Amino acid sequence: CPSSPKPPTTPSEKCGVLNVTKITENGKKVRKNWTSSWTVLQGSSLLFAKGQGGGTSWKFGSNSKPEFTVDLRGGSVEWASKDKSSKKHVIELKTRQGTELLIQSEIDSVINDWYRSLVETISTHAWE
Ligand code: I3S
Repeated sequence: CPSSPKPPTTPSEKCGVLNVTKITENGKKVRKNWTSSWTVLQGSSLLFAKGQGGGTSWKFGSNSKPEFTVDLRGGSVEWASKDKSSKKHVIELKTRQGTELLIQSEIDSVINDWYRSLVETISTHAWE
C-alpha cells in the first residue's frame, strides 16, 4: 500500500496521514498528545508511525518501524462526541485491550473514508 502506485488490492488496505492521540491505554486514562501519523490499515491491524518527511513519501522502512499497532478485532468505532475533543471530524476507536484512540483529519472525505473502512474491518473480523 504505501509505495504501490496501484490502488489497494482489498478494501481493508488503506493508508494516509491522520492526526492521532491515545486517550486511554490498557483501561487507564492518558494525557492527549496529538501527532500527525502515517497510518496503515492492514488486515485487522491499524499501524501508526510518526510522520517523517510528511505526506505520502513516508514508508515503513528498515529504520522506521510502526510506532504502535492496534488490533481492531473486537473493537468499536464511532464518531467522537463533542466532549472528547474540540476538533472537527474525530473518530473514537476502542480496542478490546482497553485502548482508546482519537483519529482526526481536517478533510471530510478523508475521515469519512477511514470511518467506513474501520467499520467494515471491524465487522469483517468480528468473529475471529
Ligand atoms: O481534552 P483536552 O484535555 O481539552 O485536550 C486538549 C489538551 O490535551 C491540549 O494539550 P495540553 O495537554 O497542553 O492541555 C491539546 O493541545 C489539545 O489539542 C487537546 O484538545 P482537543 O480538543 O484538540 O482534542
